[in-house]
Amino acid sequence: MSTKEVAKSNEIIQRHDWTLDEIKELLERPLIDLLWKAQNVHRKANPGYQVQLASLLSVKTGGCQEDCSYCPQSIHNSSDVSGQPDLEVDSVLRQAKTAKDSGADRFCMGWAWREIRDGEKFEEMLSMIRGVKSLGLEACVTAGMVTERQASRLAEAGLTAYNHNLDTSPENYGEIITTRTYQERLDTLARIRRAGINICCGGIIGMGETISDRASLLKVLASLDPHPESVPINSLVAVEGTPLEHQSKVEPLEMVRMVATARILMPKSKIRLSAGRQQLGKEAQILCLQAGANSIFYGDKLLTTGNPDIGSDRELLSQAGVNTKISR
Ligand code: SAM
Ligand code: DTB
Ligand code: SF4
Repeated sequence: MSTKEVAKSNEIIQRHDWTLDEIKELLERPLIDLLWKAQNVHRKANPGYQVQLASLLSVKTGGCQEDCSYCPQSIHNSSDVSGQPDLEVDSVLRQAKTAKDSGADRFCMGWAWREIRDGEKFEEMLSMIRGVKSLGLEACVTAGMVTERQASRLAEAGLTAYNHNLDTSPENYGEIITTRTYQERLDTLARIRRAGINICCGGIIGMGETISDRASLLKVLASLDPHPESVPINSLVAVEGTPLEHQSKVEPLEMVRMVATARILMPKSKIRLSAGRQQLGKEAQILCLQAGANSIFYGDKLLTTGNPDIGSDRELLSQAGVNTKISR
């Protein structure tokens, strides 16, 4: 091959025009072929198999007005976990420091809000972002919808990324949430993007959706230009007291397929293996890391539900042979 040809073969093409049929074909491809394609993209776009460790903390837990049918924090669900006091700035920063000392690169903070409201709580959020950044960590917030002005204040505070998921396909969305629209979510994402903050946006599988729904969600994500810098792929944690409590478990290889396809569609994004890892098993998680996942939530709690403990994750990452801040 000439130097020009080698350069071309290493070029990473980022497309925003994937069709539904192309995405479905990938999701349904014989697993061995899907994995081969995903690994090629992954290795080229992310040489060194660097995996980002993101720790998660719920600052405001439960009592949320939205009716997301998967969520234990909604007042519409009998699982509502409200009653815990909101965390204060000092306590959040202490926990961020502990996460950093355990090897985390990124600290994500969650508020069970429909939207951010101006006032004392928002000012506290800004102080938390500044504090997390001054520890040398990336800061991510998830707190519902934002206005243009709030997005620029978050940017001024140094926020690295804002997490706002689309959760499912536009077609299936009405089955899952009725209190806000898909378009409202896209509008929030556009405001975040305009403020210069990275977008963290993904979804959940295992909520009764079809393969076409999964393809359609991935199509919306991949059509965002630029692609979201991070894409969390969650599998439903079926929490008692939510309308989805009896959903059957996601077959682990379905998660592998979703991760692999997301990697192919969005070569440079951080594909984050998110909720549901406790049900996945070690081998399926390693397949996900091989197929394209290059971030995990790290620490024994997500927002309200469990996550593998740090010790077992360290073992998993070392067995997989990927690189993290811990191994550097
Ligand atoms: N209230 C904010 C919002 O909805 O944007 C932020 C917090 S919300 C809990 C963040 C995301 O967590 C949701 O969009 C959803 O994708 C995910 N999530 C919540 N409960 C889940 C569950 N039981 N299983 C899997 N993912 C879940
Ligand atoms: C995301 O996509 N998954 C994380 C994070 N973004 C905020 C949250 C998962 C929550 C799982 C259910 C719980 O622990 O409450
Ligand atoms: Fe509220 Fe977010 Fe839970 Fe929906 S997912 S009920 S918006 S906390």
